[in-house]
Amino acid sequence: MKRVILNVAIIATMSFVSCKSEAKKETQETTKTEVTEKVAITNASFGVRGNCSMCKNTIETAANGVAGVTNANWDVNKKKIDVSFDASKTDEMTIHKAIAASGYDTEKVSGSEEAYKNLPGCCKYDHEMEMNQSGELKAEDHSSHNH
Ligand SMILES: [Cu+2]
Repeated sequence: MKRVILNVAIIATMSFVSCKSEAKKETQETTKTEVTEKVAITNASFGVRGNCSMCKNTIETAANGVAGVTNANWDVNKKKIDVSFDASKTDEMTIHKAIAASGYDTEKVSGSEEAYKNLPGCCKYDHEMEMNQSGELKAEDHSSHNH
């Protein structure tokens, strides 16, 4: 009985030690990444009109197609995109223009009419749509178009 308890204690100690060292390693790596991002990466958010997950794909592909963009995430409910980019390679206006070229209105640049005409029917968003919404109108949004 005593031996069993001892074994459990040894196993517990070993796993504690290995967890501890792994945790330490992760912390160091995370810190390194954060420092790199602080130096080089700029984050921006702005309104972009669109309807659905296909719009999301088109908008994000357009933003990611700009050299220097490291991350793009468009929120279908908020009608808003979060982008991260290397400010030494590009700027926010270039991303606005790239998204507009794909057919989508941004806060600063109207979407290309030619590209808009070629969008699938479900993606032909309302040009009067409010951008930068709170994101709490999901149910209403769905009733306004057919999937
Ligand atoms: Cu769409």
